[in-house]
Amino acid sequence: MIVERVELRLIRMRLKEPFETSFGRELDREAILVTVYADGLEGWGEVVASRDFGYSYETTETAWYVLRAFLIPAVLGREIPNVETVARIGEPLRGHPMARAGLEAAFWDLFARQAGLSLSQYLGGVRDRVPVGVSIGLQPTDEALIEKIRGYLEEGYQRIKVKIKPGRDVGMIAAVRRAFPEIPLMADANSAYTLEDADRLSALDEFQLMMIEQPLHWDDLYEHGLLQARLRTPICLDESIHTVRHARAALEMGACRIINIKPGRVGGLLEAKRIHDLCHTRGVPVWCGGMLETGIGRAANVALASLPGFTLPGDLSASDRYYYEDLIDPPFVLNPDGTLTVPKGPGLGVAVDRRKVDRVTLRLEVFRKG
Ligand code: OSB
Ligand code: MG
Repeated sequence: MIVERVELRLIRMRLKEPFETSFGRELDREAILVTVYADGLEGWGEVVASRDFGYSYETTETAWYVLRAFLIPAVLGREIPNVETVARIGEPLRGHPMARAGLEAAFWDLFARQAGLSLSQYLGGVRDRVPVGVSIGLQPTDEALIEKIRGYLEEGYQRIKVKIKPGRDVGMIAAVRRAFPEIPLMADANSAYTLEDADRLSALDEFQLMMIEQPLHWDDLYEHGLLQARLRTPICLDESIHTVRHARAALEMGACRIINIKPGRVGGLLEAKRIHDLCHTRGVPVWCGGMLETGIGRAANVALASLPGFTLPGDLSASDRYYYEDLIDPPFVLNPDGTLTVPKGPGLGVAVDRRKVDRVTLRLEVFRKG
């Protein structure tokens, strides 16, 4: 297909409640929406970088720059035969995965639409519903956290993920376990610990957590291997897995037993699928992580999570868990069995509500060929 036009929109959406992790607190979600127009079709992608550093070195400003200066000029007016071509265009950047993933996502939407398939079908998905959990930010008190958990369990979420950091870990998890002895529970540290905290982390072994996500440095594999050897609880890596090569190294080093796959973190759905395929071949469970996406990014994640190896519930909650009003119609709603339904329509399979998009747009730039 020939790319006729690309639009970037910087958006800001108020979160229903602040989301606090070991690296910071978000009240509003900023993101970039990418729209690619080609062959009479349009494709949408979401860049999951935030306004501030924290989870990643990428921000909405670095991603905007990378898209405007490098990625968009490389696709505008050009014949793009497939998503592999888009992925290859981004490779020389040696980084900026969120910027690349947002553009690639718009092309996945376009190519699936052109083929008359849903993104799930186009990717090779096998599920029409995906099991989902909820990721709960740090709360002021254990009691507040327990009340939040109770609410989400009543709504039907299949597993609960809580954020931990030094001082908000063993005691807090013990309190949660006392309140809910049986629920599928896991903890995400977002790199808040060092190997010196190994004893503290192994004290979590007694609470039957499904996994501990990213306890150590955001770029580390080696020390996670040393830590995993001292823990019974499986380690799941998030921040440290940037490519399929990192995933292979991590598994061979014993740095983790589970991998959280986020397309934005690994440069796109193509690399996400490669990591899935590697783990699936090896019998390593994976699940789809989240970045507080709007419905546009969420639809792509839900399609990804329909692949056969996504056996664990993802951080793919319903639209109303994050936002008062999502950008898509209909929004994602939680099914009574704790799943989200995989959209069946062509491409992302959700309709972008342009009026709602306009209302949250802070900046628009249009790029045309020639
Ligand atoms: O570490 O998984 C994470 C949100 C923003 C940045 C990093 C993370 C998260 C979440 C939320 O845990 C997952 C979601 O979108 O529900
Ligand atoms: Mg995480």
